[in-house]
Amino acid sequence: MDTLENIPLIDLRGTALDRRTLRSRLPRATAEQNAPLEAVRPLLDDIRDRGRAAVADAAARFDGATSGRFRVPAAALSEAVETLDPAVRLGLEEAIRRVRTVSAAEVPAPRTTSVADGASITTRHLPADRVGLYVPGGLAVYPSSVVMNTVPAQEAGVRSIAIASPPQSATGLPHPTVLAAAHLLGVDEVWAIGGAQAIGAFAFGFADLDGELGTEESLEPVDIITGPGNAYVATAKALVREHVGIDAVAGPTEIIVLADAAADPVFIAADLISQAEHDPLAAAVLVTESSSLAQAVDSHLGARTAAAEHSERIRTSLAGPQSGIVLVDSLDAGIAVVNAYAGEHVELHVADAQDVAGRIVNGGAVFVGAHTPVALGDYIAGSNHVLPTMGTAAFGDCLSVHAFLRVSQVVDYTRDALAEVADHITALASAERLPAHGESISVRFADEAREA
Ligand code: HSO
Ligand code: ZN
Repeated sequence: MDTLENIPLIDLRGTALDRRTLRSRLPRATAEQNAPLEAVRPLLDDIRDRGRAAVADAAARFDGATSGRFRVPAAALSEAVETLDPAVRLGLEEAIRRVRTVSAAEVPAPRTTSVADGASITTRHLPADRVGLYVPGGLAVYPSSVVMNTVPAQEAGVRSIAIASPPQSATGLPHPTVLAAAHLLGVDEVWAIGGAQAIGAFAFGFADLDGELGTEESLEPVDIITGPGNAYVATAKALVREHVGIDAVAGPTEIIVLADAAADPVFIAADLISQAEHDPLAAAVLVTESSSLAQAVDSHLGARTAAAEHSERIRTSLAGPQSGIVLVDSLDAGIAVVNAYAGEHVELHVADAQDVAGRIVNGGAVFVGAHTPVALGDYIAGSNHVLPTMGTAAFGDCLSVHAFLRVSQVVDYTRDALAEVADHITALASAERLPAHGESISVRFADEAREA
């Protein structure tokens, strides 16, 4: 077998799998996504300098929005819930419940550690005060992303949450399902702003139409911005990170499946296609020792793609250099490949999938066994679907309450506890040629020295 019909074949059998080989041979997007810096930087500068007027200009230019109003009225939010398909509402409510249960359990309790008599350190996790969540428009509609971004922020204890999403041309408002999700979550501050201008608005804020701050139509700057978006949004997030915290800069969706000969090729083809459906640049990868499984998956990919609603997008994604079926010699080699790839989503269709999951150390989210597909996690598993992409799972986090929490320590020593380490501090301070540091300690014991 030299090639497959619907997806590139990468034969790593008989190849030594050192890091460099893996990095060069694994399927990855070739061309770096061109960051539209030249367009985004002046736009952000303009929003910082001119506020609302600059956002309005960009909205007119990029979204054809000319009303000059951006705040979604409260009535539009409640109306969106009233007109929401009841089945979608039930799905959203169940998703919210499960993600909330997991998020609530993730919040660490403050921990006080005694290091000596009268000397304690308390480590606390403090929520950000105000956050902005971006929900993209584009090829699909993402009420599920409203849930995935909002719930962890709420459970972290964030006081103030704003959502921005692009206006639709017919209504001038974000998609009604996005509005309904926001309302079900209890978020009432929603902005009909899309793209890089939404990120700029979150970072710098703007006054209302009368130049007033602190009113309904004014936007307060946020401390943290999260949420995925297109190349403009991603570039804007990267540029504002001097001013605000951001979650990872997300790339197109990825799925990597590790499967053995006993795996079901229909499930695997369906799961690869489920993520290819997002984007022509999405990556779908299968790693297996079984060339018969590889062939079976390839033929199911062909048949299912032809019948799919978004067949063009899927075909492009599967045929791209970022996708492929990787043949390896053994399960161990397959695990090495999966870890080297560090994919956003890892599915395990192997015997003892639970044990193998323990050996997957790089993966945004790991889905164990034939009945835990990525689409489960995309919507309702309780895990988060905002995950590190493009190999950043080797160092990046999935979105969770931790994205909205800062670690801060409270230091508390009594006089005796300070006295016990005073000489150490003086010695270290003089070694660093910072004698005033040492004197700030000794001054506290000057009376004692005088008395003695
Ligand atoms: N798979 C996407 C999330 C998503 N899927 C939203 C459907 N809706 C990135 O993890
Ligand atoms: Zn998805």
